[in-house]
Amino acid sequence: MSSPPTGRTDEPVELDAVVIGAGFAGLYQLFRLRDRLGLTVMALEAADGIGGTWFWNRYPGARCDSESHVYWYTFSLELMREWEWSERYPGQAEILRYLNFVADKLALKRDIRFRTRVTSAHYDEAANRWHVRTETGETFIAKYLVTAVGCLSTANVPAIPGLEMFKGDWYHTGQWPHEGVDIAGKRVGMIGTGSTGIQAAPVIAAQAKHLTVFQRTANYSVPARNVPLTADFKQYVKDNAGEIRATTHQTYNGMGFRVEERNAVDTPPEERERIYEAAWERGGLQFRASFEDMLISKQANDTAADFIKSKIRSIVKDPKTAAVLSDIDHPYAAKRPPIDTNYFETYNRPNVTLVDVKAAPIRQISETGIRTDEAEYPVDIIVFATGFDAMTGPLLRMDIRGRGGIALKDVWEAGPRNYLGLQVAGFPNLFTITGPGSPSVLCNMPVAIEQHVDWITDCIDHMRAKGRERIEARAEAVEKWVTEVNEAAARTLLPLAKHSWYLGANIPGKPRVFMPYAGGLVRYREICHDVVARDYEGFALS
Ligand code: NA7
Repeated sequence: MSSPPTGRTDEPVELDAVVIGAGFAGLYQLFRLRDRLGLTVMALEAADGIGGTWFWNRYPGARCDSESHVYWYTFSLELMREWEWSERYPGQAEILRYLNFVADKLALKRDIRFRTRVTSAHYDEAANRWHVRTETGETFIAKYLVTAVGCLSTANVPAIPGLEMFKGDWYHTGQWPHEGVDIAGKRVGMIGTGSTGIQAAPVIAAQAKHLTVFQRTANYSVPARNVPLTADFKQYVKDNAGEIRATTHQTYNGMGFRVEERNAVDTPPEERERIYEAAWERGGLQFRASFEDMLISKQANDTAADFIKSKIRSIVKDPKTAAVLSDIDHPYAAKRPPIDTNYFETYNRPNVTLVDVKAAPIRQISETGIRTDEAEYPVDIIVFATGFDAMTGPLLRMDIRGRGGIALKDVWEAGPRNYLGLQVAGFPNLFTITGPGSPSVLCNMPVAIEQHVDWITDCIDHMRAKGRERIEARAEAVEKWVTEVNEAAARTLLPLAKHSWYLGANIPGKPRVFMPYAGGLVRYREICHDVVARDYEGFALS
């Protein structure tokens, strides 16, 4: 089939499929549907470039927490051998270069419509078509609609009274200006100590006159130990591309390391300490793979938590600051565990102050600073490292309506309800890549994305081969899957972190539901495979 027209037009554009988003997920989905199935497809992208998360998140220190040799597409060994990463963890700019390399190599950009934010997608039942409308006033009509909108793409700027009065500049880390921000000599106030704040603080502190960090929930962090990759390692990656791919498909969370088959509770304390010490020195997310029972047993988790808290107290020289940083209220890794480069060390700098806003909450932003219950902190720049309306946010900010005009926001009023994180009952031919209810954010994202894209592509291929026009999740299958997602979370310590975006707890008024599937990518992959083997069990095809 020929490529669809790409010029802007008032006439509706008819296609086989529309993909929303051109990040890791959208690019790969576009490629698969266009080049493997031969469909007419267009990806609609709000930004004026590809990259999704990596297009927007340009804050100081923005870097991936997955190691570079597993943070990429693995569908093509040729691509894996052709690209060379420069550091153990890829930085934002390098990831964006990588995605552009892939998009150019596969000639994807000609089928991406940039600066095109989707505002609504309505299903026309009689015609079995999705009508997708954009902020630019265009309409795209397609049989299949695939959302590739990312899990962390709706910035959360908390509604703190007075922000509009602030005379300085303020930025959310996820919408950082492309030209950068001149921080040198400025007093910066940064709110938030999640993965982002923990990455940004050391880099901002090195440039700013003063950095004041406003911490609500104290957080764990383990050193990343980022280093340039050696020529030997780069060669190793080229020589072992197939094996690296296979490993990421076999591990619980799509990482390149396996969880050790031993329990913290059965390991003698000195031996355990030695294991944690080695993991701390090696650095990275692998720390949480030190013991199998770490995310299952509170007693086991306490051993890791105590180890990290004692590290914080030994690094941070001021005992009061150390106490506030190590007063952590949740199990280790029950919230997304950050990794860092000199985060806790940053508090030893004379130009850095920590403010405990759990003890004295932020009340207001004034013309000149941030006011808590206890004091006012004058700042020139406010950095909101306050995260995202995760997982459901990017979907619900579009007006998506299925059969009979039913709105997704109503169906999900009490939390996301879908089947396999892939399809919502009442919304035929709509697929949600790494939607809530799938392993997604608990994994190395590109691996989770590839699995979903391959599944969706195979599904559409199957429908075409069988002459089926519609696929839709059955209500009973949704019911069972929601239970399965809840039970999988309940088998872990994950729900114990009460202030976690996994639970939607960071957004006032958002339902508290544990959103990602915690049963692991291997198990999830098997479930998806079995569903297909049983002739798309749980789906109605017509
Ligand atoms: P996170 O992990 O959601 O962190 C946001 C931080 O901002 C966290 O410390 C929040 O405290 C804090 N926050 C949010 N709202 C407020 C208000 N109103 N007052 C004070 N502090 C606030 O977002 P990140 O961007 O760091 O990371 C997101 C993911 O991106 C990350 O996990 C990786 O997967 C990549 P809280 O904990 O809610 O008390």
